[in-house]
Amino acid sequence: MIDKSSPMPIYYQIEEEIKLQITTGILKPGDILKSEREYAEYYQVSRMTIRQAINNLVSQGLIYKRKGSGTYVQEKKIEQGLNGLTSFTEDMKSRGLEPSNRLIHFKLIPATSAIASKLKIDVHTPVYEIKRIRLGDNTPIAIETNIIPANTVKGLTEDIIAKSLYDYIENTLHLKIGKAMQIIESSIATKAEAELLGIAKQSPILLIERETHLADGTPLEIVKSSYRADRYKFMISMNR
Ligand code: 16G
Repeated sequence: MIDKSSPMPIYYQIEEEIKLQITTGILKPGDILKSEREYAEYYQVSRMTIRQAINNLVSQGLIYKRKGSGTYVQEKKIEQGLNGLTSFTEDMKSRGLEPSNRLIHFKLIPATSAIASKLKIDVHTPVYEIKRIRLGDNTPIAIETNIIPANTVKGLTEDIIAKSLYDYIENTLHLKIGKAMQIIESSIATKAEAELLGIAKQSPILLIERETHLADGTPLEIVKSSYRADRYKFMISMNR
């Protein structure tokens, strides 16, 4: 309960109490919170005080507002280790989520000079451009665009990329995926990205670029992804 004589601001005490209800599971992901008015009555404080507590919890990513509907407890973020080179399908399965894909496009195009120099192929050599929305338990998590040399990953089809690209590369083509370089930066979802990911426009996203090579050093893919920052976080362990 809150203590009005405490030097701790009242909004902060309320914020901490709601946070505790979330972390201890009294409030569960997807639960709707009381309205501002209900909280104000319950705590006997002004709606402004409640609004401040709620807005702080929204900016911490613990709860979110849905226009005209209410405020809900956010799903837990997926924590992704950065120590191993894994596929999206593996990332979802290892967390008990069912992976799926929504294909936006699948094209065979001639490599531009920028793509050709990254993939160490001649300009105009055919490359696949694959754009997919990647989902976990039917929730959109990321938008991903892969550029893949068609002469290295032969025989790709829409059916294959509806499942797992890495599974096809390793278990059908028997190619050995070696290593990747990955860059992560923060950004804001464009209107188009927000629509595809089912989030409010200008929500925070994580932009990821990955360049992957086969074990023999052959460039395999250039990938650009936009991950929902409200559902994903990255973790790395470090030694000194
Ligand atoms: C991940 C990789 C991407 C790879 C894909 C294969 C990142 C940022 N990217 O999304 O480079 O092409 O997995 O996934 O992690 P799949 O085997 O499930 O198709």
